Amino acid sequence: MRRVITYGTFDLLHYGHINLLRRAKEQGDYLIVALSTDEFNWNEKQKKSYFSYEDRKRMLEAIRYVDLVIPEESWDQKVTDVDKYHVDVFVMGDDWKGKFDFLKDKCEVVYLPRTPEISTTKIKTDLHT
Ligand code: C2G
Repeated sequence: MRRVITYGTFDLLHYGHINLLRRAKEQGDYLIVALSTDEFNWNEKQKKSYFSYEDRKRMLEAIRYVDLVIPEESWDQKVTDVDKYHVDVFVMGDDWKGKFDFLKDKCEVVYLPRTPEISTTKIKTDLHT
């Protein structure tokens, strides 16, 4: 069984996230999503997610491509996650291209093209108009 992992906040879930998760799952048979906790979002990304970790987790678990959701609590957990979950493929959108190449000696590293035109920031901006 080829195991895939990806990381993110997935707040205000939209079709760009779904496109990423679908293609990530296509890389293997089992997809783990490491979901940024509220604390990690605030302390490390200076972003406050609209939905709580629990609600974002519940939404991700309802997606057919997702097999397991685990918390992302630190930037450094990727190396241990790859070992702990026997990951074969690490996947991220290409806005992160190159940033996680240090994982290449442990697993395949795949950067997928982002879905253009959609982002949580755009949704928030458009809803204010
Ligand atoms: N994404 C995408 N297309 C979009 C928007 C997002 O393909 N239009 C992808 C991102 O590239 C990322 C995933 O969807 O791979 C989740 O996006 P975010 O929730 O914005 O993730 P981010 O805040 O970049 O957190 O340790 C890694 C971080 O946790 C990634």
